[in-house]
Amino acid sequence: MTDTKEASRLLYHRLAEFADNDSLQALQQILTSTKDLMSCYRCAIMEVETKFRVLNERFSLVHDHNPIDTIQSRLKSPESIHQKMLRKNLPFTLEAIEKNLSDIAGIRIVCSFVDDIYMLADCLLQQDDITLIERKDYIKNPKPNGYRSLHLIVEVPIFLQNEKRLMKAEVQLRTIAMEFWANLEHQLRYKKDLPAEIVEKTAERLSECARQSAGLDAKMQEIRDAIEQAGGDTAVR
Ligand code: 0O2
Repeated sequence: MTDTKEASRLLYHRLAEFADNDSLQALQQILTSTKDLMSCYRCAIMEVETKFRVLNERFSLVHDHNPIDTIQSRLKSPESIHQKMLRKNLPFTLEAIEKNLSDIAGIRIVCSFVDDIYMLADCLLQQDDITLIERKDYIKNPKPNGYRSLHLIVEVPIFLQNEKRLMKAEVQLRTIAMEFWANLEHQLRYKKDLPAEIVEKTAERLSECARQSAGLDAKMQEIRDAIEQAGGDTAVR
């Protein structure tokens, strides 16, 4: 399968067969600027990921406690960016994308316990190079379908050869149970052409699963709190 670089090279050469020089230059310019912007978002992902890796390392050293189970990152796909811009009725230009979309750089932090989510969010937001743009607490206020996670839209500086740029990134913090539910819900949501009653029943059942997963998180947290109060070691290894 060809990668994005190869695909743009092929596209450029196909266009060169019938487009005039000015149009080709304009296209080349757009491709270069797009690559530049996407590279900056990749750098933002690296910066934020590193911050969480450092926090995990320090907590394991100082408290013998690893708050993070996994870290996943993704750059939003061009199709997904395009769909979101259409949905928001915005022009598909680089300026509009950078100004209006905050989730092109996405970092997901999966924790074992709910308390660790809030502790990590606080630690990140205390750092003096991080600016909080928006906080959506879908743990305290789950979405109507049952979706839970803490979302932080932050601005983080990236340091390039000759400049510093402020980039937006979306950090999603969730427990293993929230991650399990969201992944399955995402898969099931895209099953097409189902009868209406099945769709309705599925939504109800997913919502019930979300309630059960919230109950499980609460119980696990209680168990950990009880062990800690009794002076035990609850480090996740
Ligand atoms: P992907 O594939 O992760 O990129 P806004 O960004 O504020 O204009 P939006 O996008 O509704 O509006 O923001 P919100 O509600 O904070 O959700 C952003 C992301 O959270 C989604 O990204 C999903 O990753 C996740 N999410 C939100 N709601 C749900 C849900 O009901 N189920 C699941 N499984 N995930 C959810 P994208 O862009 O949809 O997709």
